[in-house]
Amino acid sequence: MGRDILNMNEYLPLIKGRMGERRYIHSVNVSKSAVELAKLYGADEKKAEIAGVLHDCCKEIPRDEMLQIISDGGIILDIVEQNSSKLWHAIAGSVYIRDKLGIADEDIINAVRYHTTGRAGMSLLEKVIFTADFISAERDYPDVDIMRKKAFEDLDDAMLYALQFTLKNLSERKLPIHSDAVDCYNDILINLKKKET
Ligand code: DGI
Ligand code: FE
Ligand code: FE
Repeated sequence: MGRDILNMNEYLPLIKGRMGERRYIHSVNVSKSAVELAKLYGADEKKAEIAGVLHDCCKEIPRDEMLQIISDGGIILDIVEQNSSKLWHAIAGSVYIRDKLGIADEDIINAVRYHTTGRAGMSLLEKVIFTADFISAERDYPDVDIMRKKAFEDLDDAMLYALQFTLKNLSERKLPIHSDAVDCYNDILINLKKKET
């Protein structure tokens, strides 16, 4: 880990000033869940802690600021991304931590960028952050206990469960589904089937 990574007690006040109380609690909880999962599956605990606390760092800034950060970062949104404003905070967050916070670690940057959609070929850290976001302590949805159980038994199985929920929910709401989410679903599914045989 290089000098580009600050201490947690520097990131906490930083994100606290960028979001409301609920989102701050969520961020801290995701960070804690990410460390637990990292311990269990052998990911880098420090990176999990940092990526977890920063993953939603751009969730509550105005939309035009999200778009500005994205374009300043040299990223051109595809047609689905242009029509899915919920995806912007993850992309903007990855640019923000790289260009404004000076985080150079590609794995942390990707864990933030793909925490909402997932993608094919995710690293262990990316999967840890994606899953931690679904099981953080304040989360309360009907299947959260099943999701938590799966998360601590088989990370890919938990990811599949989360993706099933998200993809079903998006199509029911007639919202665009990003190809990264579909690619992630297929990738996880095919790898799980391989593990079974
Ligand atoms: O930021 P959080 O609320 O903690 O969680 P998140 O980053 O997973 O965001 C969840 C939202 O993102 C939820 O409203 C569904 C939406 N989302 C996830 N994948 C896709 C998506 N929206 C669209 N349009 N397309 C996707 O593929
Ligand atoms: Fe998010
Ligand atoms: Fe989140």
